[in-house]
Amino acid sequence: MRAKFHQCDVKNRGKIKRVTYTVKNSKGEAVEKYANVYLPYGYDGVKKYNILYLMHGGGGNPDAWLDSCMLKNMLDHSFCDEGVEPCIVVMPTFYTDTGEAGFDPDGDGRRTMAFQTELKEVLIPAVEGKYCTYAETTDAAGQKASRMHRAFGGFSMGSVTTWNAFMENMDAIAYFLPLSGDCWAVEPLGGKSHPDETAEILHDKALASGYKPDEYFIYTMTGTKDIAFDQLLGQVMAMRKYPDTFIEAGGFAAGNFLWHFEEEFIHSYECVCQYVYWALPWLFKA
Ligand code: FER
Repeated sequence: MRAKFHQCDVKNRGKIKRVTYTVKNSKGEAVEKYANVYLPYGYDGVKKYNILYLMHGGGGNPDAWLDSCMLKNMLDHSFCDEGVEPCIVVMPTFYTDTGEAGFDPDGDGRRTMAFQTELKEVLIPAVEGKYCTYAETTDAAGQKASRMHRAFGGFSMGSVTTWNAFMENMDAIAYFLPLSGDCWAVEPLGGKSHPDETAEILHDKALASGYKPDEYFIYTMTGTKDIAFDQLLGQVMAMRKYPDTFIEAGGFAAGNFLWHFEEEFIHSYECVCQYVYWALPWLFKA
């Protein structure tokens, strides 16, 4: 594993752009939303890039990753100074109605699931229709053909969103980074209250997807002082009972399931920024 990231000056900087798109709110009214898009240094609109979607935690918005930790500096440093293959990084939100933001477990559980439709039908087409990724087309067929070049990760409720993406959007995504949050397929915090049922659902979803274990990858992380630690620990231990779908072999070359629990790390963007730093070299490599 790479050493810890510390903020530092960088030679070259990527740019943050904003993509807007329209969705329906809960009343059926059209509302405009935005996502922040990090374009790596050297992006020229010709070369194709891998793409990582990163979701904020409960109560957050598309700016949360950028103003709560050194994510941009970390990306610039990784791509420009450390030779990690650059990718586009998209920071959207699962909130749609104004006034929704504010942590609300049951509501956010539903919103992170409803977001799965928005992701494939609206967000991916809006972002990848504009910026140069491996998607030749942004429809379902184009997303499927380019899924090995697409990752989804998130912090806390963004991690819940990521497990939902694993269950609902495997056809568009091959790499998953659920950070400091468990899968709520059974109920909120179900990784702790129902670890075996949660793992069984993920196992069944993986099998039902039709993809082989060398076609989907999970790297999940949290800290031993994180409020989500018990939930994720319970879930990961239960997932280990399914080595047919979740193969631990020390990396993505031979396996598809990596987890890391960092001593003393807490439930914060600074900690999950560190996890993204550790995950970047593993993405898009299989
Ligand atoms: C967890 C998963 C998600 C958890 C908390 C969350 C307490 C979300 C919290 C937030 O977004 O505020 O396992 O453990």
